[in-house]
Amino acid sequence: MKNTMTETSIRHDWGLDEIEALLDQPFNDLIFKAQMTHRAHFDANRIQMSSLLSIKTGACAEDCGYCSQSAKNATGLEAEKLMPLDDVVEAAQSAKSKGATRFCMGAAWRNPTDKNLAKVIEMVEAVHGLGMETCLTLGMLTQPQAEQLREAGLDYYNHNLDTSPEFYGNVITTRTFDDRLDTLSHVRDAGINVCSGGILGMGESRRDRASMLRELTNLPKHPESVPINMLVQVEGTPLFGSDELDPLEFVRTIAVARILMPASYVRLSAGRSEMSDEMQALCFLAGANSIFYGERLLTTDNPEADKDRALLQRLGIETEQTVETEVKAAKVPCKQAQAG
Ligand code: SAM
Ligand code: DTB
Ligand code: SF4
Repeated sequence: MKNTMTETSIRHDWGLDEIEALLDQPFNDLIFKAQMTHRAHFDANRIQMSSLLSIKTGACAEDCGYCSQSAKNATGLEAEKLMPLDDVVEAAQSAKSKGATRFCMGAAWRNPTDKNLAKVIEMVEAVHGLGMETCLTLGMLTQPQAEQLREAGLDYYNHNLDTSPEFYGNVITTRTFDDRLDTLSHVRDAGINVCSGGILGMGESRRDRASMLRELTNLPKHPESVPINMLVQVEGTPLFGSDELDPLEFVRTIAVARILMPASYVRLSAGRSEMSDEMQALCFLAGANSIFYGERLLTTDNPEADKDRALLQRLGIETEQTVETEVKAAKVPCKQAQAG
């Protein structure tokens, strides 16, 4: 058998052809490699669960072609102002009682103003006080803003690359791919954990998917969390009516994300409501080890909590109960290295 260390080592120098070759290989070979890699770094029967809350909804100035919340997309979504602190705390408490260990708050902003950031900081402190990990996704951040968030105790910041640099202009025109990289470096430099991934099924090619993954894996440090979203097609957005992506191509991309970023959490993110149980099981087999949990994403549906519990039980998958467990899981020594 080939040396499995090739698949489990942390690299930042992947070539595009090399990544495309991983995606191109026979499905069974790819899933086998991804599962071996996964087991070298994580407990294969344990996943992490985050809950999401939209703290400011709609009327966004950006033109993201997939998004229900852009003011430029006629989706009929009702815009809402920034949520009061008490409502956010209540939602976080409810998510905690249902088993989520991380609470992610999202705002439909191009970037937060300093005035809004001060209000969000109160939310981070309050959710942190409940003993949950905190995550935010607020759009672009300056370096001082990232530092303020770190001081407030923020654990993760989500900012997706969304797609390849080559395909990017087909999806968004109001900010550049490099703007996104700048925000990621501000977050990283402030010492906040990075959550960054993208969306599949927007009409991009396999090479685009490889290129997006290359951007993520060749960052100076791998994102700790890599959300892979399937496009949720929202009526009124430019991407509504896009050709559906082959579900097995989605699974392949998860597997390659796992191989490229072996110690990162790979999150099976948006789009699970439209996925069969069998497809989700394949995603877990391919190395996904995190999900959004709770019946709502930001503006679209997610599977009911009961349905997810039933699926995880059928698969014998446990959930990480405490933040401490998560840190330990990430530090499990490389079993292949020990064995070999
Ligand atoms: N406004 C902030 C931003 O764009 O960075 C934060 C919220 S935004 C909704 C967070 C991410 O959700 C996007 O970058 C995108 O990857 C994902 N997303 C949004 N709408 C989606 C959809 N319809 N299907 C799949 N993913 C989506
Ligand atoms: C991510 O990658 N996916 C989440 C989270 N980060 C913020 C958002 C998914 C949004 C799906 C569409 C919606 O509900 O509006
Ligand atoms: Fe606005 Fe974020 Fe939606 Fe883009 S993805 S339109 S920035 S809320």
